[in-house]
Amino acid sequence: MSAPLVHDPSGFRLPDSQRRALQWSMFIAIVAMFAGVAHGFAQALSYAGINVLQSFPGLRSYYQGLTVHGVTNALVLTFAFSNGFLPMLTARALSRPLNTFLVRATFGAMAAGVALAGYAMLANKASVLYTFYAPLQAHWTFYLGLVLVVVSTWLAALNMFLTLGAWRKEHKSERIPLLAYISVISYAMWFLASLPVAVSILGFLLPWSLGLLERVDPLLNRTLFWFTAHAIVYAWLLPAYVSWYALIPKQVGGKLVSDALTRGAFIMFLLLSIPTGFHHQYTDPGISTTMKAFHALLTFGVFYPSLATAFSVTACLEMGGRARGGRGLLGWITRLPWGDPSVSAQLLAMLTFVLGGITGLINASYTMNQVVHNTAWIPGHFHMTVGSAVYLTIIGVTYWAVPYLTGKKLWAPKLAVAQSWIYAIGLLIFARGLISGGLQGMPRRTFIAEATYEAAGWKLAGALTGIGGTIMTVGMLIFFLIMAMTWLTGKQDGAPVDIPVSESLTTPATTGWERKMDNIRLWVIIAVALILVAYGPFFLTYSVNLVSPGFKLY
Ligand code: HAS
Ligand code: CU
Repeated sequence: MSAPLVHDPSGFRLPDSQRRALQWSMFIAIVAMFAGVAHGFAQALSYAGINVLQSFPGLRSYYQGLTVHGVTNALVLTFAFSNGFLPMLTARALSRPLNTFLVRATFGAMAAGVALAGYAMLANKASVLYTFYAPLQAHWTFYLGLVLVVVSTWLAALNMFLTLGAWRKEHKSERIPLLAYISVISYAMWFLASLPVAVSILGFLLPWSLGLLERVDPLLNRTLFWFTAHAIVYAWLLPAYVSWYALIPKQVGGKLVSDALTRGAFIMFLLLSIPTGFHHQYTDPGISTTMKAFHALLTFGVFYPSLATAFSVTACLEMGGRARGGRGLLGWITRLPWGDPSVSAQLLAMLTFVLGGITGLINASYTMNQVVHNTAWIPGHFHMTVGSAVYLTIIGVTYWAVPYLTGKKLWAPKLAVAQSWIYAIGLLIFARGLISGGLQGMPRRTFIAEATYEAAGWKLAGALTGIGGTIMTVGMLIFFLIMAMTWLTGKQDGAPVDIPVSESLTTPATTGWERKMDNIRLWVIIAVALILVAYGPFFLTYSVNLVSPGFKLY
């Protein structure tokens, strides 16, 4: 790590009880990551024709492993991390403590949720994949566990809203500090987005799994799922963007480029992340083509704030690189602090995310989607988004946040730099395999190692997937080693004592239209209106068909 970071200038220090609870939240995230990585390795090898499932004690099917992989990585790791990260940043930005009861309750709900869903998955009572599409039916503990995971995010959001509300009472005429603003907007968006899946689970799937409801409507639940689950990908991404916008500039010696642009990008995510879910359902019957086209259009809309982010973040990196002596058109890139593991992991996150963004645009294109839908291309896409931008940013943040929360120095920082490179290189090989296999019709969610059919071209694609996945696994094992050693043997000195909060080139305007950006309630109302336009026609004209009993196939 670079030199220890300075104290919060206001003298604020997060209370120890809250630090401890946030530390446990990070701990759950890393344990989830471990379970996810182990099963990811088996999935990758399956594409290469190698079956290692029997080496996992207690694992009964490919789909059991794939469910564990998806749920732990996508639903537990991401939210366990954000539940700690975003409130911690809000507290720091506002220089005031959080509500200790809510910090603990957030952790408690997450831990109970993970225990319940974990039991269901490990007992092979919930091999329904992370999308849990009906009519595949899981044990009630799986659904209840997921509800508790969502409740934990609501508690974290409530904690941030209350902390911000209390701050605003005392600072009526001031602009909300940027870091608090973007952290709160991220979870405000997620709170809105999470309501449809809550309706799906509490209204249908949970009573159905308990036998209180005999049949469910698969299309209705699928639609409620994607209503939430397109936006969920931005709930995973936005904490990474918070780090790229507001923390990384400080870490590379640059400044955040524009306060207003940053707030504007987050407002666009609040407005456009949710009314786009039909782009996962282009091939579903029962949804009008007009509405699918409308969601396609808005998907191109939500692409825009990510483009703006790409330019803005690159500009701040360039500023940092030049301040460190970088010359010429690209000389600043090599001058960035690549030797700081927190920075290198996040720079690699950004670089790999460029490919994730491009593949996303292809998915979103209505007709091209027909070529890639349900093929290995899709996991190719999402490993270059959630598996890179989000994963590597979580890793990068962890490299300063675990020392910050525990007071212990990061173990083997040079190895940590190598770790992120190994993972990123593995990821690119792995995703290249999936993407090319997908273009040749290789299906996703299929146990290729035991498939009785194959097509020319799948061999190379599968081999690359297996090789890349193995390299990623090695990278992650090094990460777990570094974390375990930091926690267990880390020395109590040299750890950063403050969060790396960046300065902005432009200070927030105190007069004029920009002040309206801080009216979060107004933006939430506009977001709800857009959601009604995008989803209203479907729900108003849809007649519910409770037709399907539950199936337990694996
Ligand atoms: Fe996606 C499917 C469209 C982004 C995750 N996506 C998925 C699935 C997942 C997922 C998990 O329209 C599969 C779901 C399933 O199981 O079925 N996605 C998009 C689009 C974007 C996008 C248009 N996806 C994400 C993100 C995810 C994610 C982010 C997780 C975090 N996706 C789709 C569609 C489908 C889909 C369809 C359905 C496909 C189907 O048929 O099933 C965009 O929003 C992406 C915008 C991104 C960019 C890149 C910006 C780059 C930045 C980095 C800049 C830094 C630099 C570094 C340049 C525009 C910000 C400089 C550094 C130096 C060192 C110089
Ligand atoms: Cu999506």
